[in-house]
Amino acid sequence: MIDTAAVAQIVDDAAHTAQAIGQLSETGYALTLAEAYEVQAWSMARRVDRGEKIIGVKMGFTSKAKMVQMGVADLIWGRLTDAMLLEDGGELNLSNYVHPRIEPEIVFRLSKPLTGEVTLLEAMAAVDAIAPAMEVIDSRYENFKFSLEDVVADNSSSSGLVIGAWQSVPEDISNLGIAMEFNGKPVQVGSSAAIMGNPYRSLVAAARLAAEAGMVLEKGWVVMAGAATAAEALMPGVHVRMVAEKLGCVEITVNGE
Ligand code: OOG
Ligand code: MG
Repeated sequence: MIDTAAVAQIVDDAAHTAQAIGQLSETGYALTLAEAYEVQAWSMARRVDRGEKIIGVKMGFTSKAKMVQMGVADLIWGRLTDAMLLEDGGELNLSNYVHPRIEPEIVFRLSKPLTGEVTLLEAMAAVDAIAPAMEVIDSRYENFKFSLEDVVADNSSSSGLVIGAWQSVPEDISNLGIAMEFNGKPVQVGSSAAIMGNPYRSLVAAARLAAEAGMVLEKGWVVMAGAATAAEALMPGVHVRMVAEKLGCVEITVNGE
């Protein structure tokens, strides 16, 4: 039996101090997927003990582009806290991260709780606003390499989140153009259709996975649908902007030169 709380301390320390560690799967911790989620729960509980507040969940590997980039093919999820929030138009400090990457996201805000097997219509009815967003992912593993269990234990790489202005829910979000620019130049271009054919399907999956973990997606929480495109490595001084059709834009500048 693996002591998942002890392993959680290893990943939490790595995240807290922005120091890379070896992959758990290669350093003697052969976690099952269930144990990996237990490690995630323990490590995020440590953050809550330090005063952070859970504000929602993120979904991962909901698009082919992401699965191909990272070589992992299963849906994963992680927890979001208020300490991960970055200000729209603000600055990102590279020294808080190991080797951060950024990716375009769509975020839902829930007006009612959601859990278990829900239909697409029930998921849609639980959303009162949608915003363009970007996620800063920062694997705590050396070289950004991991197995499915490793990445789940590491809160599915989630490190930062910048959310644009909340929008009333457009009628159809199944095929919205998305672009992410570095210093005004498009570096990733895609469509919300890349997210399981329709980002609401990611919310349906989030409700199911939450229930499997004995959790409810709470009213007021945000649910990040997963990137529609591959992620890009952040560099000093770069201005990153993401624009989504019907949703508007969100931006952040990396400190340094
Ligand atoms: C894992 C997180 C995946 C997404 O949007 O697909 C993810 C990673 O790529 O490190 O956040
Ligand atoms: Mg993501």
